[in-house]
Amino acid sequence: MNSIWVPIINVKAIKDKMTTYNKALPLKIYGPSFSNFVRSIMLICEERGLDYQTGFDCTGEKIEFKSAAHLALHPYGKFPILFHGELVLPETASICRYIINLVGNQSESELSPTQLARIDAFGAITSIYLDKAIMRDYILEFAFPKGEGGEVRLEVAIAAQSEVRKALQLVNSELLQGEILLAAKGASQSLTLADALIAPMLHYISTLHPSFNLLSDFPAIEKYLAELMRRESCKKVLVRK
Ligand SMILES: N[C@@H](CCC(=O)N[C@@H](CS)C(=O)NCC(=O)O)C(=O)O
Repeated sequence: MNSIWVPIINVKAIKDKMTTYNKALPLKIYGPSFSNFVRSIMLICEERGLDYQTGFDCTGEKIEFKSAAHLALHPYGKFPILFHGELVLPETASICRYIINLVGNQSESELSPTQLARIDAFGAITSIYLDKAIMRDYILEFAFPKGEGGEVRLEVAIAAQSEVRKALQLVNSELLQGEILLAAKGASQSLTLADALIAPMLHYISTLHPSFNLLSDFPAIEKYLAELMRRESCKKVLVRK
């Protein structure tokens, strides 16, 4: 055998071993399974056949939300946080990227650095700006109403709609360009980080009363969501709260 190949084969063997070792450790996701961000991580795990658990007990005892113990793990007291062996990792997009890298992704390995970077950039835009417009300022108004007697503040929801439309317009443009949201291309393609981040948000919009389900103005998004909901991972994770 040509000696040039020896180190390459050894490196591969070590990498394979590390992957197997890490995969044997449970993936514990701090946060409730109704959270859109927790759901993004669940989708990444489901698509790769990985076992995981969700909840507030990731260390053998419950970590109270916003407690000193929680703030020590996430400086802004947010969830999800991933526990994997020694690793404690906050921030959904980074957690998804870690899990994808851990297991290796046939579909993503075929993508160029430019395509991967664009997927990550769209993921960042989704988890920062689209999440605020869709989840924080719109869906949460229905999920946890703050009006008198626990009523939904309809005027607040209506006022939030222009930003939701702007967010959906962005998703629509990405779908028409057809490079980032790969699940739109059919069942054989694994969900990317970008798909996994946007899917729970779109699903939550689709569960609203028809007069608040703004997806009906965006047929390409409705088609994309229907494509997503054909997948076993989405059927399992994207359920009504
Ligand atoms: N940038 C964070 C945001 C996480 C986030 O906003 N999580 C929400 C739940 S889905 C949360 O912790 N909300 C509680 C709060 O803001 O106090 C990420 O991408 O993971």
